Amino acid sequence: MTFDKIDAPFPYRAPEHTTASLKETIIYKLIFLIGRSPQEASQRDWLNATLYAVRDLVTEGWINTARQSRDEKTRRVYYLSMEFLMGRTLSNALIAEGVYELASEALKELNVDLEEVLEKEVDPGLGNGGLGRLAACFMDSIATLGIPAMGYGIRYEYGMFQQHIEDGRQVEKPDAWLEKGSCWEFIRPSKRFNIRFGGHIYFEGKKCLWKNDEEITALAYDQMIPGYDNDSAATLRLWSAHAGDMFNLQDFNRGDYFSAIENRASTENVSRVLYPDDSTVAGRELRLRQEYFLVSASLQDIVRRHKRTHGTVKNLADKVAIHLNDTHPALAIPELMHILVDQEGYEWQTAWDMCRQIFSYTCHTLMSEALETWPVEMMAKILPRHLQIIFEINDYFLEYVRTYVTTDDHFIRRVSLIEEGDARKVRMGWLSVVGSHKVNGVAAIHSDLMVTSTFADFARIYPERFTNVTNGITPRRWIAVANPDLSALFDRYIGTEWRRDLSRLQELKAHIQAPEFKAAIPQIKRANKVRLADYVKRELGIELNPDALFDVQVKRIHEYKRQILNVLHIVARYNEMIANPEKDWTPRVFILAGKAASAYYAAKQTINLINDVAHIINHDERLKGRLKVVFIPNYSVSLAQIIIPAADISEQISLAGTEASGTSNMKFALNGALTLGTLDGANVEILENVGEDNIFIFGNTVEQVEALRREGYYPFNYYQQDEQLRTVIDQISAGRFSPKDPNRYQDLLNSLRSHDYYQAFADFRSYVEAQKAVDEKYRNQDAWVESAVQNIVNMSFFSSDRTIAEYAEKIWKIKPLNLA
Ligand code: 26W
Repeated sequence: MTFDKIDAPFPYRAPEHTTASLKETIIYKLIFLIGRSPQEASQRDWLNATLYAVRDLVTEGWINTARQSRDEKTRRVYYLSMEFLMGRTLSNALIAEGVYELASEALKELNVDLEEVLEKEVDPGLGNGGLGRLAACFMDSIATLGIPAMGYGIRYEYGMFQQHIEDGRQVEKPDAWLEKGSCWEFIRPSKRFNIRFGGHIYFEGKKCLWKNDEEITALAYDQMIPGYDNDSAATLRLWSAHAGDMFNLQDFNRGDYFSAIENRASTENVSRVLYPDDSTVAGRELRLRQEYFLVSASLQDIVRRHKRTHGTVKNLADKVAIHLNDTHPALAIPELMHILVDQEGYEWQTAWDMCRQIFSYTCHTLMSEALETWPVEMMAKILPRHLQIIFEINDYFLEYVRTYVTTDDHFIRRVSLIEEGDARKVRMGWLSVVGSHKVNGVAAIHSDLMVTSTFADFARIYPERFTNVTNGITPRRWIAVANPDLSALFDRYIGTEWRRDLSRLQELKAHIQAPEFKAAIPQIKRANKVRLADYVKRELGIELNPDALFDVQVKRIHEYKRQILNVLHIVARYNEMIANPEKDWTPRVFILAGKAASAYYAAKQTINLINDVAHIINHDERLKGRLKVVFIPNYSVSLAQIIIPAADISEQISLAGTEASGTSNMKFALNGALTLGTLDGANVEILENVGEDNIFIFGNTVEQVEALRREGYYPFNYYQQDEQLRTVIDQISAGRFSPKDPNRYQDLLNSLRSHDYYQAFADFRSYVEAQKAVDEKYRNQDAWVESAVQNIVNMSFFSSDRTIAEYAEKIWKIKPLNLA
């Protein structure tokens, strides 16, 4: 009997566990997979044993989902991203499989504490920030909705660096996350593809041939992403670079075994380390190689799978959608042309039509320094055939523009895929727009700005191509995992379905006046604040008062996000408190966290300043503990899970027009924090959903920011005219917070006083006023809780399930599987 003949969905059903059986399974895994006895097991061993036991519960549904989508020959989407910030797996999987309590009891019988075990899991930092975390929320929604899809990324050996703070300064340490072992993934030794680099191209008749001079192997590692309570799971496939058998034969034949192997090490660099830059482009060769590595491995895999299922590539565009998470995987466009034209023998036009039906692209930023370009010379060296294809795409495209849009030379030069100049460059954003059928921004205001600024010329050429899909977050991780007490409250009032359908939160509206419900909200918040305060006490030795207002800004440190504005206000408040010590001040704790790109001087200065200010304030006894400032090192997904549920105020204070969307703003509001923000990114839509009484909006609008830029912005005037601001700047300048190194912040201050590109001074006054309104409201706890509740119950729109459903319908044209 062959396995094909078995028609049961799957012959080996995972057990329905009881506490006893789960306990037994964990012990079995411990002994036979980890090789430890229960007597000797460490917390990490218990973690791994539990992970293996829970992994079994997901595997069956995972295999069935893959088989169903193969058998039904459904159209699929492939999500290509250089970053996936998944967070820890165990807690999420326990909740998805509905066995959290069971596992907790089973371990308790073994004298093991589940909460402690969960903390042992490494949090793989395979992303920088928003873009990577969004990809992770999307995978979770894809799995939960049963969308036939797969994610593709890189299995970096070193993820985002670990941030240490020494003497107030950021110090980076490597993140060797794999050294602790990772037992959630499945290595796929048979899924390997050759990735070619370098060499030259030549023509045989019309056929272009690429003779590469370098080759490495991409090896697949699969991760299951469990859907919530649906016996289904999606796949995230991460590629790892291996030298494979490709060592230098000449060296080997000469008997120089060592050199032959030595070469392997440098080849494997391709998947060694994540680029720790967020919103700036380093333009380095290794990054270009990484991007091509992801793209080439994924496309070979996609085409091979498609051929196996359908026996032809003819219907590729009917059955395959490929999504580009920003421009980082944009080489997929010329790579697919290369496959279709050079390998499958298609005519250029046919191949190009297929490409444009297949690809779609999300733009995550408007910052010009984040728009990728690659020097033509570099691309010629590493990917000669792809460069040639891009030139050809450009010829066809510019011909189209000349024929149907305009012959204006300035316009043509602006939209050309090749930026002219001393060193010519390939514009990856332009390539992505030209090669896709849909291009979307990530929040309404961002998508509007996209078509009036960055892509204005393209919106004229292809007006129907541009659209908006506002970001979202998964309620599983950001409520069910991160805020168990709030989850339990929801369950009590509206049942458990909100986890898969966040619109159910509307049903809470019937209960929000119930005294018991009203009382529970601040109790839960306080418990979460205690949890965070314990963490801070343990890790940093700083005592926090859980009855103080927790004011939180956690995100990458970047000038446009204006952590500096936050600091300026903290110092202003400090001064006021010292001047009026007897006033009835609302106690405040300012919490900040985030990493600075290692080469980003201004961002690192900001971290230093936050810590210097924190040091002085936290040691000033005159404040009587009513003001505290903490910078929590090494911000990560798992830290976010502790910090966000404990916030009263969510700082979203970017200069209007610079933050594409933001996603932490959504997580905070859903956890009952009130947003203090500018009219930027998704803050605008949060305002629409929660109403203006339940949010603190301040600062200039996009139009006002632009007007200031146009008419001349003179930060020095604000400095002169605003006494409070001037005092703060002068104090920092005089070394009030860095007495041992009084000139430490001169560069930062000079830049603020003379340029202040992100207009922190212009918004200072209205920010300080808004902060006063925050104090005022917090004094009226009833009103505050009312607003917190309004935030929670009005967040349905921001579920990533809604976001993914929109992508599936509007962009990918994909229907969910009919899960059994
Ligand atoms: C190549 C260097 C580089 C690396 C990362 C350039 C740009 C990026 C990303 C686009 C930066 C990023 O993470 N953008 C964030 O994406 C989130 C998800 O859409 C948004 O919520 C944030 O507003 C946006 O900053």
